[in-house]
Amino acid sequence: MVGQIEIIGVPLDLGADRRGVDMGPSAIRYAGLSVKLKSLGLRVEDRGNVDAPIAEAIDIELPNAKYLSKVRDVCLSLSKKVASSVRTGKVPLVLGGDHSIAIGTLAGIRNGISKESSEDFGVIWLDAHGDFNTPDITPSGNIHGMSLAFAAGQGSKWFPPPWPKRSVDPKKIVIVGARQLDPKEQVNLKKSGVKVLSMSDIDRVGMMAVMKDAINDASDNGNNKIHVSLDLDLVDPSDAPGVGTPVRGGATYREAHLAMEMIHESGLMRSLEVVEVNPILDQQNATAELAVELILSAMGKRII
Ligand SMILES: [Mn+2]
Repeated sequence: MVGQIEIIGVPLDLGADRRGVDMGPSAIRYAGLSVKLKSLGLRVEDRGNVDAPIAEAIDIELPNAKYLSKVRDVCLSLSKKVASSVRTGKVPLVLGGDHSIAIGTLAGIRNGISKESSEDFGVIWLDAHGDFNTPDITPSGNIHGMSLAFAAGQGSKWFPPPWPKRSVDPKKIVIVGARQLDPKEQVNLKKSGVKVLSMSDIDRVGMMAVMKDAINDASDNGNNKIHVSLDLDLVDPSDAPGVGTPVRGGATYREAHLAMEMIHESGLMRSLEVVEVNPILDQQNATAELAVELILSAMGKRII
């Protein structure tokens, strides 16, 4: 049974090139998130949105880490909310926004876990992309393509103390569904120890075997819990057209559900983040509705 869920919205799109994902939290709420979670018998509290500035009102500071200080401010507010949620034994459900918010979510989980406990956590990162660039190697300068590298210990130059030096051990990170990695990002992933299970792996052995592997590795064979970060671009654009950065050749609708169902069955999910829903590119809110469906599967909804 999932504990009490706390919804936290983050209407941020400064980490991405294209506007629109700032409306993601509204679209996901409009698709009935709270009511549907409650219909599963879960306790849900919506804590509203973290404040986020808009691109039109501010300047790009660094070309290789656009809007860095503003992304950092938003992530700091988010990390405090997530940490308090974790400290009080709740399950944070973070709604993006672009994927740069993961820096705040993951720091919040790390800070929320008591320093005295031996508790740790791993991450399953469901995404078409690796988000494992840094300002030194990025082709775009967009921070949503760097968030996982920052959280895995490569961000201290740009997110200095009091930010955690490393929010998550790269050996406990598994990326699932990757199909578009930048050349230097590939090198960085390989030397970091992050496991990448690509669409090619899903083609070859199926989503079930891939997720079994992912859950085992991220949880250190069941020894720690898992944070799940779902970028809706995991799913093929035919089923998820309204995302920040669509890439063809993604997971099918059923594969995505299977992944979330297996995460629930593992009993190991400690928190969930759903990002990159872009209502401007969407078709009648279909992608936000899919996001809600996938959240419900992760929280225990079953067909029978
Ligand atoms: Mn992403």
